[in-house]
Amino acid sequence: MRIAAVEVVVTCPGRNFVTLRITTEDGITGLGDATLNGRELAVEAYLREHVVPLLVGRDASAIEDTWQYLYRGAYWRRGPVTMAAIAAVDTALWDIKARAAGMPLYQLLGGACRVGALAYGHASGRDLPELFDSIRAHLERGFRAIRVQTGIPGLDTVYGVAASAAGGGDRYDYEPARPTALPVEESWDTRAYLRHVPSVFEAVRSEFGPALPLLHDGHHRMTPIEAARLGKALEPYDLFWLEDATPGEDQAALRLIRQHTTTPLAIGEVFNSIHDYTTLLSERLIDYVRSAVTHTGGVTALKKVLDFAAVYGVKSGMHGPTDISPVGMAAALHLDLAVHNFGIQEYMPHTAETLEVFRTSYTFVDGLLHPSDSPGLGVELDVDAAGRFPYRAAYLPVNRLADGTLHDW
Ligand code: EZ4
Ligand code: CO
Repeated sequence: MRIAAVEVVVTCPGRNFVTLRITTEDGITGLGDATLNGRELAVEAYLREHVVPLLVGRDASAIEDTWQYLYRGAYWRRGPVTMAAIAAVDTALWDIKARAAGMPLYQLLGGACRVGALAYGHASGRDLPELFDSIRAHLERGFRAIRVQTGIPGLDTVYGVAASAAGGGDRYDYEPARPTALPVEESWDTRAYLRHVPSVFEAVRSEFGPALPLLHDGHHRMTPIEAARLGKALEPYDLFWLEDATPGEDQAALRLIRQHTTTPLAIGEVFNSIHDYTTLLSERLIDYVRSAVTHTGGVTALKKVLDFAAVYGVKSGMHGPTDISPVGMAAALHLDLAVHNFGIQEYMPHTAETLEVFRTSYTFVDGLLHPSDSPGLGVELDVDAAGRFPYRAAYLPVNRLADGTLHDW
């Protein structure tokens, strides 16, 4: 089964996506997601210029060998651009193998360990009444686990806070990447954040009771000692996890946080390699692996990370924002079903425009996602529809402190 054609499709149905489509000589197609939010065209060029010419004529069934060929063969290893490109190839080849077998991908990964993947949605509000409305809307929609992000007195815009309260329906109006000439500048104050957040969780617990799993994303903004303090302050509210408490590249920071708090910790959405996790896993410094298939070298590589995590009792909690395309989302769901150490899956529903381009078959019922039993990933790309939504440059915001100092966003 030789690879006959490889195309890179860039489209912007509301937001940008980069998709790789591989076609074999016998006409089977496979899809892979290579979307890197705010740096999309770097991955497109990497694929088009340096990967596509290597793939045509290769054996489409040799997935591991192709992974190693692209990873070791480039000499220059790792990095978000390279690993998103490799992820797209790997995912497309898994899609092809599963379609050729006439099976959903999760069957090739060992079969289902569960009936569906517990998903969490993003509730948010500028103040408590808005936040409570948003949580109620998510519960009505069927979510059984909820991420809570909130406005902070004194700050105009805060990461993760949607402009309208509902947010849990077919659309989700918090989109951090904006099509402006320069990145939007937001302001940040960690002391104001630390003063406010525990009171929000206290209010949410007293309104919604002790059972509902609640999550929170610190989005890389704290120092280790600030994160330790927040983790400790949130212990009474029994969080499912505190995510990205500190910037991800500093694995040793988690040692300090871990010494001070029993709040479960999740990290890894910006990681791209198993080597980003060696200290975190072998020293049991985290509880959940946040990597996405799209950003960690594909199904092959993320399965290895999760198997390594299982040795240390660490579970999956894959990244699932709207900048992971429906192709990347479907790949995640197949792994979610197949790995024993599944924890939870992030789920931000895509817009109707996005779903016009990517025809999905995955389902969300009673709080659980299922990839469906369609052969392969279960997603079809409508190339004509994709062509109606040309690329638009967009950037993620940057953060500045009151004195102008650039801070982690
Ligand atoms: O900011 O995907 O947990 N989810 C997140 C996301 C990220 C975006 C960046 O592209 O942190 O909202
Ligand atoms: Co996050």
